[in-house]
Amino acid sequence: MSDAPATPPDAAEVAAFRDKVLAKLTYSVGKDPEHAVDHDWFEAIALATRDHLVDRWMAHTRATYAQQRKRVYYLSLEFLIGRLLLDSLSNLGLLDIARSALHDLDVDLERIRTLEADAALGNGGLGRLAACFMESMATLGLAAHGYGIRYEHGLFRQTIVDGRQMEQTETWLDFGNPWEFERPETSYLIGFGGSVSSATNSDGEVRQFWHWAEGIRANAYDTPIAGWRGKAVNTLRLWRARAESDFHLERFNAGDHIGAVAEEARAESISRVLYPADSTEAGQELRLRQEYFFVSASLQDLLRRHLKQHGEVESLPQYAAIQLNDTHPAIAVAELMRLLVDVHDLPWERAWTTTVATLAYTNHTLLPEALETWPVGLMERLLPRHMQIIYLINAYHIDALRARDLHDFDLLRAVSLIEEDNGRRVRMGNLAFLGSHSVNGVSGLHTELMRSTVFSQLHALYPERINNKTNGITFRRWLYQTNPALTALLVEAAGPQLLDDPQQYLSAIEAFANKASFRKRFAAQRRQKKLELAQLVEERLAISINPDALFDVHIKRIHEYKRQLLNLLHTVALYQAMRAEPATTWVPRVKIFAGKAAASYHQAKLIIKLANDIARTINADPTLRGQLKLVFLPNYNVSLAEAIIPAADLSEQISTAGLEASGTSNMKFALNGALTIGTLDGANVEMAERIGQEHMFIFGMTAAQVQARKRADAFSAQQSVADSARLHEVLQAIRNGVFSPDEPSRYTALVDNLIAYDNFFVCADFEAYWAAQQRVSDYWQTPDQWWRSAVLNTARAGWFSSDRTISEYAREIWQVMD
Ligand code: 26V
Repeated sequence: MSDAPATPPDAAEVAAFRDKVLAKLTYSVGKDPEHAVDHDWFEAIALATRDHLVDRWMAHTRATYAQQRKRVYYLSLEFLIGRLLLDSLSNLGLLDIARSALHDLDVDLERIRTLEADAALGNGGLGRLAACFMESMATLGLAAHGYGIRYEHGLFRQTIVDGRQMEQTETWLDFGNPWEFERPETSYLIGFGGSVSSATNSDGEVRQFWHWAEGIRANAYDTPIAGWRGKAVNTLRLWRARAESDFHLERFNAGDHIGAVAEEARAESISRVLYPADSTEAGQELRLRQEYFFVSASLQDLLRRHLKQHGEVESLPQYAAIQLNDTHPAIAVAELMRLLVDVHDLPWERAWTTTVATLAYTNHTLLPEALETWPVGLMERLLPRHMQIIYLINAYHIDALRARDLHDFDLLRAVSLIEEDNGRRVRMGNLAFLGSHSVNGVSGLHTELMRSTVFSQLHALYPERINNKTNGITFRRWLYQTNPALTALLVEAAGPQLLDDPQQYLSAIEAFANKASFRKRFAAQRRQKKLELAQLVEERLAISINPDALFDVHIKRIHEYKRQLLNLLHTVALYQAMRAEPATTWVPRVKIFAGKAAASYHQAKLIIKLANDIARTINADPTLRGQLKLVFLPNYNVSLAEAIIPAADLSEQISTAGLEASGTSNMKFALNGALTIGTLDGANVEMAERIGQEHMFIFGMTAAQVQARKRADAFSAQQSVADSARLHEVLQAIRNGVFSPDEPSRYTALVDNLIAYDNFFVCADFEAYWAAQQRVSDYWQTPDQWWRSAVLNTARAGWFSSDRTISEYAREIWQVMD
């Protein structure tokens, strides 16, 4: 962020900000400027910025009440926010003012801003999407609340020791969190366990009473989220679990100090740590406790707000839209029914109509291992009343089907809320589907696959329910903040209105793609970012990389379906080709990887080790003359993504077709002018439609071909290996320990498995990928064409703004926009 503002900021505003920072430093942080360390300054600046947020926050909240506006509630177990200082300053229009003010105080904002800990309250795409959505909802001026958990520990910190991933506890709250407001007065009791009794009242109606055995407190913490130009400031409300104090005190007074403390620890464990797997480890009790805890607190909170304003519950769908981010909050269907029927006395039918009209569900994955189901026994023990409600929903549902003369056993079995095959389990996907008026996928292809695979039978029964909302990203963070110099160049070309409506004005950049002078400046800006990244790589890994090489980037969670392994096979093939022809001049490449593997995901961790083994071998090989390097940057997070994406030339989006629901980093790269090498999967399909296939490198099997091959069960890679001498040689080298001389058999099983099964079509797609990478190298050698395509990627990325996505949700699902 080194470019100078076009007009210097107003001197009075600069002085006011400076005084505010000094006052915060003195009276809130309690430090003398003479003795303040960098972190004290960070805190003082954040608190000063927060004051500006609060004024607009209150104004927006007051207006929402006064105008009786419908509110949107976004329920998500993950919000992957990253840092907030730049976001807030930039959206409030305070960035230049703050920079000047701090300059006067001899404090460097660039250095200070890196002291903020990333709020890593999410695993990957789903959590980051929730954060982009919060920003876009504020930008569009919606009255929206995010609800989630205030995890004490976010996603684990990754270190690489001897090429292997090690996990360390993440501690973002160690130095406090200047953005949040604790709300001790906003607290709800959440019950667990116990039993249900029924009683008949004087009107002869049977009522159910849940006598829970354990009560846990949910305490609210609010973080204001500012939209662009501070138009609206919304609330992200995160719940922290605390032991119920009376309960705890009773035991303490009775002399059971140890028991009381253990009770407290058990209660607080609910908000202790984010579940760090994004597909496995489902089905654990603590996870279900987390889900119910935050759903119950959020629903009680929003019902209280609704009742205070409207006096009765049945008008809820008129004034509230609740979006469920995946099935993680799907227990909301049963909890809302419980609150309406048991607590607010609504008859079942009317409660059901109200529930369905209020809730909507977004699906984010079709991977079978990530679809949540809970053992009936666990549900009965932890949430007995909810289990009854689920049975009742299921019974009404099946009755309704029979009434429509649908008796087919396979159909009834497929659409049931209870899976009977491997121990009885509750299917949260089906529960969310039935309890919602809208069920959406996150890209065109993914939505089609929802209709034709996992939800095919439910779709046939409710053909209007499934709809598509292709994901998007917030340009404020992923362009303006991460790439201010590129932003300045775009604004210079298309005018300042670009900042307010990039969706419309980015396309004006198209005309500049044919201008050599513009392409030159675009490329020069990229080179600057590559230099900065090269410096970061040097600092963190002591590896020197050539800023003029092609930066080929693959950053995301490590998963077999995302096929980092395919990229590694290509790296080895390139290495072998270079060694075979040492005199040839090759296109210099740097392969850049980053990503975390779930701690229990053995295969993913082995892929990390392989990447590091290959890196060690090729980075030290003098015959390559630096033409090929591989770097694995540890601890991938939002801040690292912000440093890498603007420096990328090539974006790797190479998942097995049909398995990546959308992808969102694909959009961030394109917006910043990187070219994509990718399969026709997720949102890549729509990117190819809008950007043009000729400005991307599309390769490989389609989702339909993958499905056909799976049906034909021709899984083995033997034919692929027999057909490709190149692939054969790569696999043999890895298998025989060329990259693992210290343990030659380290990858034997990995390679043997790949050849025997090739579950993710890595071998099947290898030759097509190699050919696409050849096209990349050829294209790179005609820089005029490359940079023309790069500019067009930026110019045509406008549709992938999360403002577009959110306006579709707002109009078509939530009914909060015209
Ligand atoms: C599942 C589970 C299972 C239990 C343990 C914890 C846990 C955490 C997350 C998940 C679901 C992960 C689904 C997900 O992240 N999907 C991604 O969503 C992105 C936003 O829509 C999309 O771009 C990615 O393609 C998709 O993989």
